[in-house]
Order: sequence, then structure tokens, then C-alpha cells
Amino acid sequence: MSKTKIWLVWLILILFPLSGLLLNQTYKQEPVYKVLPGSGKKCWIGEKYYFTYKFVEKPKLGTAILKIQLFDKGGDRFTNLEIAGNSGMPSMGGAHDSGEVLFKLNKKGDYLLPVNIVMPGEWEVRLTFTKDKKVIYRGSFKFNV
Ligand SMILES: [Cu+2]
Repeated sequence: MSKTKIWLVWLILILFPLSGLLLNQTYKQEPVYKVLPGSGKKCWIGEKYYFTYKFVEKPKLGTAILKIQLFDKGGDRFTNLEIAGNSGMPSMGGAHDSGEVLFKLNKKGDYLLPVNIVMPGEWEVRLTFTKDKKVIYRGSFKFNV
């Protein structure tokens, strides 16, 4: 092989894995969660739905129940989305992350999720809304215990 060809082979051997790494990083980007406007306030999901969220009681150590009420744009209750929540302490690098847990619907059409608060400090809940298996909205909020 000529020197040029050997160079080319080396170049390909090095560049190929490098470009793979770069592509991988692009695709593995963390999903972005919109910061929600606040407990009890209307949070719009596009123009079709909105929801409100609040804890049934002020959160303290133990299990806090997070309640979401979902409405269509006309203000009627809507229950055909799936909602998942992931709670944890941002300052503790995932040490208490619950993983994605589905909210359960009660008879009134409220979505409920138990959140396990195991220590005082700043907590975050990340919400994921899914329609027909597709994620249509991600939002998060923080609170202190
Ligand atoms: Cu902690």
C-alpha cells in the first residue's frame, strides 16, 4: 500500500468511531422539562388541554399525595392522557429518584401520585404526559420540605 492509502485507512479508523460518539451524544440528550407556573395555576399543554397540580396537604416527611386535574380547552375534565411522575432531590444526584411512576385516576377523574419524601430539603417532581404512547408534554416543579 502507498503511504497515502495507509493514511486514509488510519483516518477512517479514527474518524469513524469519533463521529459515532458525537452522534450518540446528540441523540442521548436529556429531555427538557418546562418549569411549571406554580401550584394551583393553569398549565397549558399546547392549545388542547390544561392541568393544575397541587399537593392534597402541605408536603412533609412521609408520603405526600400529588393531585393533577386535567381539562380540555373548554374546561371539561379530561382523563385520556397518561401522566407519569418522577420525584427526587436535584442536589443529591438521583439518590432518592423514584423513577417514572404512573398517576392513578380516582372516580372523580383526579390523577393521584404518592410522593415519598424521605428527607427535608428541596425536592423536584418531573411530569410526563403521554397520549397514545407518545410524549406530548414534560413539565417540572420544585418544592421545599
Ligand atoms: Cu436527600
